Amino acid sequence: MRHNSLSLLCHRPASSEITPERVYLDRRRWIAAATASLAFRGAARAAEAPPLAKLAATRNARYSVTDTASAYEDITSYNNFYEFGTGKGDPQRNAGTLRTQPWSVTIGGEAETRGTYTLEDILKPHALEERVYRLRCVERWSMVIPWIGFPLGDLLRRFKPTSNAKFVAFRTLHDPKQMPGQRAGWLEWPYVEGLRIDEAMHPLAILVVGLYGRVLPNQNGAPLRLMVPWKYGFKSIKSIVGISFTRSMPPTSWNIATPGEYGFYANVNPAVAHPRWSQASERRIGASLFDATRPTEPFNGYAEQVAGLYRGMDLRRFF
Ligand SMILES: Nc1nc2c(c(=O)[nH]1)N[C@H]1C(S)=C(S)[C@@H](COP(=O)(O)O)O[C@H]1N2
Ligand SMILES: [Mo]
Repeated sequence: MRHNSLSLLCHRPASSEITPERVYLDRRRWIAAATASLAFRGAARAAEAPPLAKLAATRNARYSVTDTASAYEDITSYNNFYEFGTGKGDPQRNAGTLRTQPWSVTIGGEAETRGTYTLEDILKPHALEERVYRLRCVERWSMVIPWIGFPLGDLLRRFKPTSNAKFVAFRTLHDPKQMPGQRAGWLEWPYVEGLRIDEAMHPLAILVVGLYGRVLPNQNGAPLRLMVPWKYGFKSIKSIVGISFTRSMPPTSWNIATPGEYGFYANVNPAVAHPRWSQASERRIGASLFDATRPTEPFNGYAEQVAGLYRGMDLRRFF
């Protein structure tokens, strides 16, 4: 299905949800989307910020939630990407210095095939899908995002991981010239993340190259980022240049920074509080005052699909 940034916003609310607030909200979202597409056209005229290219992708309904998608404006202006600053508006303001072409990704470690590949070679065999996923940040906000990407496992299998490959490690670009936040010591650079191999092979784990029918904006992790919807947002590492199969659990940026607050697993869990705040509820960005605050669901609502990965594990200990 080919679509533009507007078509996705024409969602159908359940009839029980059709209230004056909801109608108002839909109009507000439509206006936001129209403004965003005007901004694309405006940007086309101002040559310094060319409009993001359209990306065709077929919606995968089996792996999409029916929650109302967040507005394009919110998804692209309220971000965490410390390489461009710690404020929510900093990535949109500052990520223009990131050069996403040419881009290459090095794949290494415990696999039969290894090497450095252009992004084009990485993407070539994969059909792009659109999947609407919830994203829950550890900071108690959430969004619903129509990503474009493909299953991470499909990529990993191409490199024939050996039986020693128990984990997968990911690494973000490290270049303080392009990423001014890397001149500050907020985190150890480069940003690194990891998954257990069975988590990485789960069909819900995807690599993302676009959103809302367009290529990925820099502030959302262009040109290639991970999206693991049942885990807190920080696991979904952006602007990936390295993927490595490892025997032991790889280090992860937030665990290095604050081990008492952020574990390796980071599964969304309303029953396990962050040491400084409850994780029992969240604020849906852009929702009306009446339904902005909602209970957080175990595994961010994906328990049916992923709880089996953790059978027998004490999720309070392995947080
Ligand atoms: N390299 C890198 N990846 C990152 C981050 C970061 O600071 N640097 N922030 C993480 C956090 S905390 C969240 S919530 C998500 C936000 O993704 P979004 O801005 O596309 O919504 O990206 C994650 N990936
Ligand atoms: Mo986050």
